[in-house]
Amino acid sequence: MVSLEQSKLEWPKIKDLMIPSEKVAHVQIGNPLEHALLVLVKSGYSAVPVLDPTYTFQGVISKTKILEETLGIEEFELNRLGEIQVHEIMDAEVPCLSPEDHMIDALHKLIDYPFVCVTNEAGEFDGIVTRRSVLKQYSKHYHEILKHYE
Ligand code: 4BW
Repeated sequence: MVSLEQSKLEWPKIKDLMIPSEKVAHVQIGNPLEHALLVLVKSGYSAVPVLDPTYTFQGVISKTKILEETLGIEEFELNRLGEIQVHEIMDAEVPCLSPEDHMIDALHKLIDYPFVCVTNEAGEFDGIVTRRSVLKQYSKHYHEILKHYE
C-alpha cells in the first residue's frame, strides 16, 4: 500500500511548476486602487498578488473587490480609487505554498483559488502556481498512462 506521502513524491515539486516572481504581475500594499486597477486591466488578469516593499507576500487584490469597493448606492464613485490603498481592501487570508511542497499540495488549494502564491521561509514572494500549470501536468500524466496501456 502506497502512503499519501510516498504518492506525493511521484509528482513535480512546486518550484518546478511555478511561474517565477519576475514574470508575475503584482502591486504594492501602499499603492492606491487606481494603480492596482490599471495593473489588472493592462495585464488582463482578474487578480494579482500584493507585496510589501521588502517583497514579502501580503495578500491578493482582484478587479471584483475594487469594483465592489467603489460602487456607491446608484453609481461607481471612481474618485474613491485614488483615496483607498490596496492593503485596506485586499484579501489577506489566502493560502500559500512552499517551493519544496509537491503538486498534490497545490491541488486542494486550487479547487477554491485560481492561483496560489509561493513563499520562502522568510515569507518572501517566489512566484505563483496556477490551475493551468497543474491541469497541464494531469493531462500529460493521463496521456502517458494511455500510452502505457496501448
Ligand atoms: O494574459 C494572459 N495570458 C495567457 N496566456 N493566459 C491568460 C491571460 N489572462 C488570462 N489567461 C487565461 C489563463 O488560462 O485565463 C485564465 C484565468 O485568468 P485569471 O486568473 O482569471 O486572470 C488563466 O488561468 P491560469 O493560467 O490558471 O491563471 C490563474 C490565475 O492566476 C489568473 C490570474 O489571477 C493569475 N495569474 C496567472 N498568471 C499570472 C497571474 N497573475 C499575475 N501574473 C501572471 N503572470
